[in-house]
Amino acid sequence: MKKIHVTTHANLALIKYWGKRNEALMLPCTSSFGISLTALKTTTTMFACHSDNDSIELEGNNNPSLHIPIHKFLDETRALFGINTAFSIISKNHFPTASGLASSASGFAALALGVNSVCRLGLSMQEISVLARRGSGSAARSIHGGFVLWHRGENPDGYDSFAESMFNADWWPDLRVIIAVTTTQEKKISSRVGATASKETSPLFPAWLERSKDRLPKIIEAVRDRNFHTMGQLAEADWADMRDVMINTKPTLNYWTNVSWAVVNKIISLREKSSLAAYITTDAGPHVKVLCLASNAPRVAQELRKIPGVLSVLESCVASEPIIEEET
Ligand code: 2P0
Repeated sequence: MKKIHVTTHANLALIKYWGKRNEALMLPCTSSFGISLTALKTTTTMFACHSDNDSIELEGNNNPSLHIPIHKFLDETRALFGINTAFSIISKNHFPTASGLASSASGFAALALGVNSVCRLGLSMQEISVLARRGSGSAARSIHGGFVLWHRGENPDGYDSFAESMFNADWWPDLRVIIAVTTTQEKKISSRVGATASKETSPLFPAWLERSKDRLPKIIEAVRDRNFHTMGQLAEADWADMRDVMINTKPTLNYWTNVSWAVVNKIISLREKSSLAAYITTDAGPHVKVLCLASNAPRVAQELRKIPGVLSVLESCVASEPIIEEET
């Protein structure tokens, strides 16, 4: 029996994905752009097995509710490619799961890469990205390392909504993301439910779509030029817009805690008072991610560690491509 080990990383959006134009196919309203992070690693082992049912073990958090979307993804994948076997899967996130650190992105990216290898499907990276997207939208980006663009796409079938690598991890070795981990709890409202509610009820949603579209080519250019300030300002502006969309959702989406805001305020204050070059982004959870350069990383990490309620601080570089190993 061929066993495959896959290592993937969660991909932090600098231009966000929030809201779908097709819920069933997980087609996004916007294109998004992100970086895969070394600190947010998922390792997955899978093989085909002679059984009627899939076996799923999520090390560290085996909450049965997390198995439901995985079973759905495997069933859809079997139907799409005419696969007849069940799978045995053991996956471990080396960071808190389902609390807004994009665990679904790295998890489903690993499953898409793994199924392709186990079943020798011979899919292109574009096709693997489309498949990963069916598990969780942001997983479309996590099949790559480096700096990744996920195209919104136009076609109703979704085959043009895939992610591609724009720059590899070595493009910007000095770039760092410092993550303030503020909880180990799972979030109460999933991204899936929250994003749909935002699209349907937030009056700010249409304006954010337009601004996001405008920012996308600018941030890619900023990364191409390794222009840290422009990249940071664009990323922080897109986060602020997404945050306002969330807050203006009915009922309001509040993914943050007092600790999150303490981190945000600290970084803004350091930037204003001591010209610290650091920018903020968050996702659908209370953790705060700070973009900075390697020279400022120790100071940012030290400041974050001093804030009461910050549980841990993870220092991250841009991750390389996923690793797929076959055990013989
Ligand atoms: C992102 N997030 O671009 C954005 C920013 C959260 C905020 O992708 O419904 O777990 O499975 O497609 O991918 C989180 O959403 O949602 C997410 P589904 P997903 O990284």
